Amino acid sequence: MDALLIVDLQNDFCPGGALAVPEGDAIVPTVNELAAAFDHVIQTQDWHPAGHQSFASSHPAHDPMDVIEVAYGEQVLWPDHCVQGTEGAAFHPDLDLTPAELILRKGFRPEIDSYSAFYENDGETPTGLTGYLRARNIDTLHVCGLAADFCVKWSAVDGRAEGFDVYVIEDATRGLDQDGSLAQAWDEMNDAGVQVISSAAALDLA
Ligand code: VGL
Ligand code: ZN
Repeated sequence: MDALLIVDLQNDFCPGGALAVPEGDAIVPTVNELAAAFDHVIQTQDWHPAGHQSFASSHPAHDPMDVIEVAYGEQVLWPDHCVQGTEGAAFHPDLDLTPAELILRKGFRPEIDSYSAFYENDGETPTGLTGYLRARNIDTLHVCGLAADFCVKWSAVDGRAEGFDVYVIEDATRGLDQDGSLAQAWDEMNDAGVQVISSAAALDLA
C-alpha cells in the first residue's frame, strides 16, 4: 500500500519565511494534486520550542549557517524558524490539509533537531512513524515537500533504512542548497536506493 508523505510545507520554508527555500511555494499546486490522488496522505510539521538548540540565536557566539558540534555530532545553526504556534510554523495557506490522515510533528525536543520523519538527529530517538506505517500496511512512500536537501532527504534515506520502498517526487520538492548540499542530497538518496520520479509518474502510481 502506498502513501504520500508531504514534508514541512510550512510558511517559514517558503519565500518570505525565516528559512526560505527558493521557490518553496511553487510546489503547492502539484502537492495538492498529488494529495488528492493518493489514498493515504501523511504530513510532517517542523515544530520547535522557542530557544531550540538548532537556532543560532541560542548560541551567542555563532551566526546562522555555522556548524557546531553537539552531543550527537554536527549541527547546522539555523535562523529561528517553525516556532510552535507561530504563523511561520503553520502550513502554507494554499496547501489543502483535508486529505492528511496524520500530521506528524518533529523537532519539539529542545536539545535535539529532527530532519527525518523517522528519527531525530541523534539517529536513535524514533518519531513513531515506522510503527504507524507498518501497523497500517503501508510499504511504499512517495515523498515531496521541503527542503529537498534536509528533511526530504533524511526522511527518504531513513525510510529506505526502515525497509520501505521510497520515491522522491522531483518536481514536488525544492532545496535550500547550502554549499552544494542539493547535489549531494540527490547522490545520497540514489545511493540509498531512493527512486526519483516526476509528479506525472507518481500520479500514475497513485
Ligand atoms: C528543515 C532545516 C531545519 C527542513 C527543518 O524542513 O528541511 N531544514 N529544520
Ligand atoms: Zn527545523
